Amino acid sequence: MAQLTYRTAGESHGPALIALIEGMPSGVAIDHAFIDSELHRRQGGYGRGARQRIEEDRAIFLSGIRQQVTLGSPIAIEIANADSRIDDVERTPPVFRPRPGHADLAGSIKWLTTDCRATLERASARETAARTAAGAVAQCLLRTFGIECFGFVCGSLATTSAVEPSAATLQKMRTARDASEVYCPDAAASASIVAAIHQAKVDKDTVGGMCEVHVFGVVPGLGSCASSDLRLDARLAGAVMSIQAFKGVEIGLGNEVARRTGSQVHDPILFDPSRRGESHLGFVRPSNNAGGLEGGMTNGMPIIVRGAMKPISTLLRGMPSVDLRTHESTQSQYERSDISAIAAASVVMENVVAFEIARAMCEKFGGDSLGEMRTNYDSFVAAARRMGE
Ligand code: EPS
Repeated sequence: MAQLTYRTAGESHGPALIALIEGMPSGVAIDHAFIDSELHRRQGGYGRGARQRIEEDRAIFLSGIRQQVTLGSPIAIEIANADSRIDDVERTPPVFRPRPGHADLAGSIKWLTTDCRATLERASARETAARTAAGAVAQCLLRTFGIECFGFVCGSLATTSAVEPSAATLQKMRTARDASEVYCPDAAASASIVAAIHQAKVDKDTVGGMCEVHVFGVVPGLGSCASSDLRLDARLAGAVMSIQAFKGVEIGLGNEVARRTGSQVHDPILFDPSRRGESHLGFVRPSNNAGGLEGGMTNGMPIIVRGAMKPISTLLRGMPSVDLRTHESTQSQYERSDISAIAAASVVMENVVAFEIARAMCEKFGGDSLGEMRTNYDSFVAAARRMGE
């Protein structure tokens, strides 16, 4: 049985993007409409560029499913690029003036070419469509275990959202988020982020922001403190940091832990036998500063991950740069782009987090089929509930 992994392939203006998932158990019902709706959400949000009016991203399953149910074989998903023109030099010209903040300069030196297009076609955040599809497939597995992932925008510039999602308010939160032009469930914060993006557009500038993902219904014991590479917090941080333009990741209280004493940080442990049926198995924590992870393992509380996205590096007014052919000072080259992709980033982040949780679920409870995995899961949870009896 292969480990649950995925890879993507595809250039921004190539014929298609591909996601290849391995290690998904057989028997998982694929909610195609949900996967396409995640792709649709990723295309949205205030501040997106003209590309999203050209594309209509949809997941085409090339392998790994039969009658909408996984077979246990590799799952290949294609997302066609309507704006495919990578070999058309007129419409997709070379880029010689690298954009500060983009992969342009580092990639051009790495691959020994003065044409940044050789790098930017793959570095482009268009690739996140394939990651979203892979993560949405992972969510189909997670939902069979009652695990729900909720990603949203929680801030930008001086604005911070005041809402705190919980399992009980999840549906209300989803409705509020989906009503927001920037996927922020706090209406006042949403309006101020929209205004900031509008101002950046006027200024020919760009805006980043903060995204947060909460995962509800995860039992304790996923991940491991036994080896550094098995720590789930590290893996979540790596997954989020790998999203284009992300520069910071926090779990739970995050950086704030350094500014508080132990008694102000650690979540007391209580036990309530009447709540044994919940994901924390009755080990109630009155606060969740740990963000659901202690020792690199889930502790049954909601997982909370935050990610900071930098502003898009393509500025209409340009930034100081050099021409790679002459080394002369110039302004960076403009390519059609977004003013802000923070809303889209929250969808991508939800789905990369979902994939890591699904991977950890498969590691602990995995089997070749969903039925086998379910048996392993049920027997573990029953044994954990009997502990101390
Ligand atoms: C993107 C599509 C791209 C960019 C954006 C993300 O389309 P195009 O380059 O054809 O306008 O809008 O890419 C970047 C932010 C980047 O850094 O390259 C998408 O579908 O998400």
